[in-house]
Amino acid sequence: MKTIYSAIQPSGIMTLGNYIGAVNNWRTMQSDGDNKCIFALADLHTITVRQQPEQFNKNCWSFYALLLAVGLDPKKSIVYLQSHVKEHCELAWLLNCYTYVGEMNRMTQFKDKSAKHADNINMGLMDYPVLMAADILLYDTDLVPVGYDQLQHIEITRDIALRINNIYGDIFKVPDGFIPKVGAKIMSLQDPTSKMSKSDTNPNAVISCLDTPDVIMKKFKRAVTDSDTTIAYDPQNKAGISNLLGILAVAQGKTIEETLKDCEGFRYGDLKVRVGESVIEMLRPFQEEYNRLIEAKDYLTACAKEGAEKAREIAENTLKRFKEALGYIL
Ligand code: ATP
Ligand code: LTN
Repeated sequence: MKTIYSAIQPSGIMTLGNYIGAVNNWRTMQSDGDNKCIFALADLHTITVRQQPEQFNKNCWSFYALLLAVGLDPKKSIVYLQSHVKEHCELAWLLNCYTYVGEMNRMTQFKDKSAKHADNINMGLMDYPVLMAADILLYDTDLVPVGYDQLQHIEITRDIALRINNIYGDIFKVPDGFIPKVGAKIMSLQDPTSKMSKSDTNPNAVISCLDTPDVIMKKFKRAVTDSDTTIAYDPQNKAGISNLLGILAVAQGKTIEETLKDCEGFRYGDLKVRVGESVIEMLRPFQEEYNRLIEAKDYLTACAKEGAEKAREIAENTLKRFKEALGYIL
């Protein structure tokens, strides 16, 4: 049995990138009976960037409902909020003492976010990867499904775990990252050389999983492509078209090769409409379920509580193991 762990921040909107690159794969992994799956809302990570409390609270509810709407089943998987399990903060502190400032300084996301939020380069932003390492290591995780942008954080998690194991013996399971074959990096519709990101300020660049069909179609029709006319999968030279083909492949549940065959004879305009239609169809049941769940606050609360209890049980044990090895009186 493999333990799968991943998390998403309840910030901004859930994008098509998050859906394809992350949460939809989580659902697939959940359906493999050999996996023990644990998924979190990384709400402690979110305040590394200043949040407005009312909006943040709304986002937490919304993202929790989104996770269930995707098909994460609280009976099969543990689906919880990071802030409900205090062990995350405690382990993060302990791991901090085994992590070097130089390592954190080199993290790409830290550099990017520091540039973006130059007026608020707080310690949490710098410490973000250590809290993420705590998330992962608390659950004896084997695999961490994430998009490309998070691989560096998985690497540092492995480094920290190995460092501690070298000193104290076998304390932590050393996890591996898991990148989906297609869709690990969905690109912006307006600048296909950069990733589709929750925090993009241009709404046309990003599909929200909750966009209406009209809006989705409009955004795809406006997607930036190139001045050529051939439909080919070549992310280096034809970033825009390749991005659309990647999205279409996932939305139809096909390979890139099969998708290219389907699109024979298409002009760019035809491809955009086909992608739009497929994404609308892919998201329809999910949006319906979301609309139902977001009204069911009692149900969401009960699921989150149950999830936190199950998570805490595992987290407590791991933390105890480490504290014992460190010499703490328990
Ligand atoms: P931000 O705008 O703050 O960078 P984000 O859009 O990257 O946020 P996260 O909450 O950081 O969203 O990411 C959640 C998960 O979604 C991660 O596993 C991440 O790798 C994945 N992910 C995010 N954007 C994409 C994308 N464009 N393509 C594929 N996967 C993505
Ligand atoms: N930093 C991640 C979210 C995250 C995460 C985790 C992902 C927080 N803790 C543990 C995997 C495992 C992001 O996607 N931005």
